[in-house]
Amino acid sequence: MIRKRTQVGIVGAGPAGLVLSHLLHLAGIESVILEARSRSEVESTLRAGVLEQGTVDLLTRCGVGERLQREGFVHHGIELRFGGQPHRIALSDLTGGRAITVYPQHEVIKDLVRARVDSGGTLVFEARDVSIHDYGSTRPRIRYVCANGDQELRCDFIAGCDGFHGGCRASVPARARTEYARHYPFGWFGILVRAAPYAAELIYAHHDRGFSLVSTRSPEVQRLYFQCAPNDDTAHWPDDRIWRELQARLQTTDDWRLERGDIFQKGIIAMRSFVVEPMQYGRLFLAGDAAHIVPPTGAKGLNLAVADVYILANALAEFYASGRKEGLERYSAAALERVWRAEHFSWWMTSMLHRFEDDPFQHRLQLAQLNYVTSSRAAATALAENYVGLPLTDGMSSAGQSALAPEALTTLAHLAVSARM
Ligand code: FAS
Ligand code: PHB
Repeated sequence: MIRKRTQVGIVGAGPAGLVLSHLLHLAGIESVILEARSRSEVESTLRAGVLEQGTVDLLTRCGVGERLQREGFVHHGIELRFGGQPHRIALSDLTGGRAITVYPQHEVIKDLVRARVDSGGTLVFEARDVSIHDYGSTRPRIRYVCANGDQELRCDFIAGCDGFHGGCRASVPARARTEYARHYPFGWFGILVRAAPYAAELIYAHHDRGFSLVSTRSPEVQRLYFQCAPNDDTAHWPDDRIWRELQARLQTTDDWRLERGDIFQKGIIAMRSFVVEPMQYGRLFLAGDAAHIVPPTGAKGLNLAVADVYILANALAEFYASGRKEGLERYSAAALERVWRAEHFSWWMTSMLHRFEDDPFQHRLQLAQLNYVTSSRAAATALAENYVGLPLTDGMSSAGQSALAPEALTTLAHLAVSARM
């Protein structure tokens, strides 16, 4: 059935759009997701690998964490490797037990799509030529084309969750938005390998030849990255060259060996920092990559998308339950607090760990920072609390400061109950 009317029209079925739709469902609020790609494409897009503690807690508390809890890998530390030496950052010891979970983004997407379909959600895949209209009024509309021809969806609000290359951000008049961007003189070359795990925890390696990262996907598949030229090409990297380069960058004084495996996926990821302000315009609300991008060194992108929509869902639930608009009016300011904290942390991790050509001063600063963060508890704690993720805030308190744990989901449930009264 083609829906003509809903409460919240959501553009994009990535983490931002799907988590928002699920949270709204919990609050008794209807939404429709319009997604340009097919379900199988969305569910097979290789992206992030690391979930913050707050993301795991939220997904678990809102009923989509069962497989994540069963198949995810909880990590209580990471290794910083430099000067041929390993240095462990004891994430959980330094943050009162908080940790990260390694669970691929495309698995999160599968869990969320399943949850939305099972609860009767409306997800329109392969929606083409999506355009948004009248979002400066109280009667916004979304137009799109699907197999049944031209469609129009009338809604109360539009959530632009269509990623960095989507059209929602560009729909905000240029005079009404400010864009902040930083480009980096390198990219990441990512590979998927059929091999056993190379280490118990993630390895972030600083080396004169460039950055590398050892991550994992499962007991049989490993995820590795190494810094490459921004315009590099996978054709320049036959398997043998990849293994020799990774071994050189990960070499330790006690001769740590990287066992070769079957590389079955190669890809190059661009590196940028980006924020648009404000993240809202009239009844259009931007969330996730549609509003901001971070270099993946801090493992923040997906987690920021979830944090945005947790604030937005609470604000929408408050509006529908009580008619109050303060949460909606404060959405952008509340979300941007965490966005800029994550932007800084991701820039800081990237600046500390990557090779910057012909910049010996930067190299010395990096070694000073690495030595400090691996010898000072205070410095290590600062890294750890940013890496595992600061507690989620629902943006509801007046100052927007209260860091409420996902127990604030009761806020959504409470508001939903009052809305039904
Ligand atoms: P997404 O881009 O995930 O989703 C947007 C959705 O909108 C897509 O499904 C798209 O098809 C759809 N869409 C776009 N335009 C549309 C239109 N006009 N109409 C309808 N639908 C439209 N983050 C990490 O934390 N760790 C990582 O290791 C990491 N690795 C990454 C690797 C790569 C190659 C990339 C590109 C990103 C990576 N990220 C990583 C960041 C990534 O995970 C994003 O932060 C995350 O997907 C953000 O989710 P969304 O905001 O939902 O955007
Ligand atoms: C990943 O496993 O894809 C991954 C892990 C940590 C990062 C970035 C990517 O910082």
